[in-house]
Amino acid sequence: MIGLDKNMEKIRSSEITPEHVYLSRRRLLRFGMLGAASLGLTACGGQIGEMLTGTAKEADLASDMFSPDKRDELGDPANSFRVISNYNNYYEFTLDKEAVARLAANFKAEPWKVTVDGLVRNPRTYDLDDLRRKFDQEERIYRLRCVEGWSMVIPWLGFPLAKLLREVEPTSEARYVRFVSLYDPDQYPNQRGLTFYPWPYTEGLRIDEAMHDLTLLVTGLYGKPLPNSNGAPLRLAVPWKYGFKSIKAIVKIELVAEQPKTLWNTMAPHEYGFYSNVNPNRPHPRWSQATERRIGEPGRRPTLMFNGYAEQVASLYAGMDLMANY
Ligand SMILES: Nc1nc2c(c(=O)[nH]1)N[C@H]1C(S)=C(S)[C@@H](COP(=O)(O)O)O[C@H]1N2
Ligand SMILES: [Mo]
Repeated sequence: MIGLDKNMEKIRSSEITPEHVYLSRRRLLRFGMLGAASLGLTACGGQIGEMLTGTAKEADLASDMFSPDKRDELGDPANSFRVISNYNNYYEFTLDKEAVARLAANFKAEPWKVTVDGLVRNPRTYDLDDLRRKFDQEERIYRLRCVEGWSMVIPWLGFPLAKLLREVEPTSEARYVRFVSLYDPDQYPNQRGLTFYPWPYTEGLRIDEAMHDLTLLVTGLYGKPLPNSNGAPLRLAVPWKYGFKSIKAIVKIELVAEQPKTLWNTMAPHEYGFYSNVNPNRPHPRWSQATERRIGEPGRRPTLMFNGYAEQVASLYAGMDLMANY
């Protein structure tokens, strides 16, 4: 295909098929979607290939999959630009992770405006250059752990969301932050095709989570503007939560009083909670979360509580039952 899978270990079928949402046969019928196996929506599918076996090719693989000159604070190398921008979840385009880059190639990421409003004293609309000029862009090397069980290390470029929120001055009633992705069926085939998804993609954070220094508004990676496949021109990175909280192509940030609805929580509330903190002790209803596959690495590695950021974020959840509040 795009050559990535030539060297990348084959993707396990469990990551191709169950995906984020399991649609029952009845539901598929209701939406006239039987035959949707081709869309990757069924819970069990064909064998898409085996895991890379042995380590004979590890040296060759590594240079292609990793950039060892950039490492996270645990010492693990960042994945290569090519891997990061060619293996993506971006359901507005496709459910096929290796097809996103091609389908997103002509996405119009500029001009772009993002509105920050709701329970704030200074509602504002920014264009991307405003944001780049106003806020120093810093590199943050974060782990991204998808709820499906794979992970990467990504050198993001961006700035803390807290800086933007301070500028608009949330009122004392603001308790949550709601994020909205672009709605544009002319550019996003699945906003027409997958009509039972509650588009646009939405996400949310509690305001103290949003104000946490780790929570990054991302404008780039590897020091370059964000590739379309990674959510250009503006996306979130919340590294201690499952990847789906890190919403792409943000057009609106709204301060609200009540816990906002989110796309995944609306689609499958028993599977995707509002918090969705990475937690190896709490299995997804359809698979374990105890381990993960680092893209480019053979085998699996243990998943860390809060994705390895417990020291920084555990206090946000003091006294909260993390099994009940998932
Ligand atoms: N708008 C939008 N944001 C999204 C998604 C999506 O489908 N649409 N997928 C999420 C999921 S499931 C993951 S794992 C990450 C993937 O980010 P990446 O492709 O940059 O690795 O983006 C998240 N943000
Ligand atoms: Mo994900």
